[in-house]
Amino acid sequence: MKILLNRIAPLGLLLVLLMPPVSHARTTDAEAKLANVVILATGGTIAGAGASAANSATYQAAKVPVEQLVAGVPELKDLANVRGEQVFQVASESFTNDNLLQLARQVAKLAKQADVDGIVITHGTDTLEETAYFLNLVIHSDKPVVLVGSMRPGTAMSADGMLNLYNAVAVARDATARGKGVLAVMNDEIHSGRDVSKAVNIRTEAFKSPWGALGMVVEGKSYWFRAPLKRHTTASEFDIEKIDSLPRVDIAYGYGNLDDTAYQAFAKAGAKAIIHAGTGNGSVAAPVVPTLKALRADGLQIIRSSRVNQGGFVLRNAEQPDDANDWVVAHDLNPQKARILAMVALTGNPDSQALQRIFWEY
Ligand code: DAS
Repeated sequence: MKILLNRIAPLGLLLVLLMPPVSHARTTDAEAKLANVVILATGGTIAGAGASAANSATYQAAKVPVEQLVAGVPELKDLANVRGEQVFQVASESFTNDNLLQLARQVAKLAKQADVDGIVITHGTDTLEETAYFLNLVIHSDKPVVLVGSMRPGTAMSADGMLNLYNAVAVARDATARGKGVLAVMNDEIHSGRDVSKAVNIRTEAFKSPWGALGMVVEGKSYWFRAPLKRHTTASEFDIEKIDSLPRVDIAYGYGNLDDTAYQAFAKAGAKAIIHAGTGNGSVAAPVVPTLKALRADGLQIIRSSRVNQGGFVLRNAEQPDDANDWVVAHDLNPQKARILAMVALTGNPDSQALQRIFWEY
């Protein structure tokens, strides 16, 4: 055996030396025709790693670098010319307003570049819906911006990250995805960044939109069934290039035996608005009403959302006299989405009538 190897090795070496050099310097015609997609990596489970293939829910998020994510799906190069940038490496439950601002500025800068046709953002699933909505409000470009995550780490059996990433690049490189606002691609579905939220905490079919997905992506092709009607991206009055910081907005959850402790604490901490995640149709427990009226009189905006959120919306002046109290309703936005819109809206210092208009339109 050893003699055989000794004879083959020099021949193999000779063959390698005789092979024509594969040049990566020149763009092939095929590459020239492919769209250019940039993958901005921020962390999350899609970059996670577990101790064994059986660990589909027990793992460490935000471990794998973007180069490894891209290398793990070689088929991406059949879809687009892809390059990766590591923006953060964090679990998304720890995202801060500064993370949102930094990421949005990087997206806006890339979207202006003629050599960028689409952007994919790999992101933790916990707050993916918040980042997606924020970008939907402040990025002035109609180029596809697609958020993607995974519910299982790449080390797990039946990991979902590879196909989710492939699908996200397939949508981001697709001209039919232009002008549809910021999107989220998970589990073969294409969702509006405005509508989508994480509805299940450990299944791959985790992301839902109360009014339905916009479409599906199958074997690299996007199939559309709806388009967003609410204002977004190029139709938005908000622009990341005009936003230096975001005001503090907090969420207080409604439940039985409620008192005003949380609302008072948030006001003391400097909140400019409080999202009331009310029971039912955004109801406010009687002991809390006087405090919310007083906080409104002190200049805080009070925005009624609901802890119930799958296909309904908070009706103005139904459970509470919003006109008389000068309060705002979040319409169909869940509390975490309402917080994002309130933060962005308050950068323009609107009165409550203007703020309510913004909640109707976005
Ligand atoms: N901790 C979660 C996050 O980073 C992991 C995930 O599901 O992506 O959002």
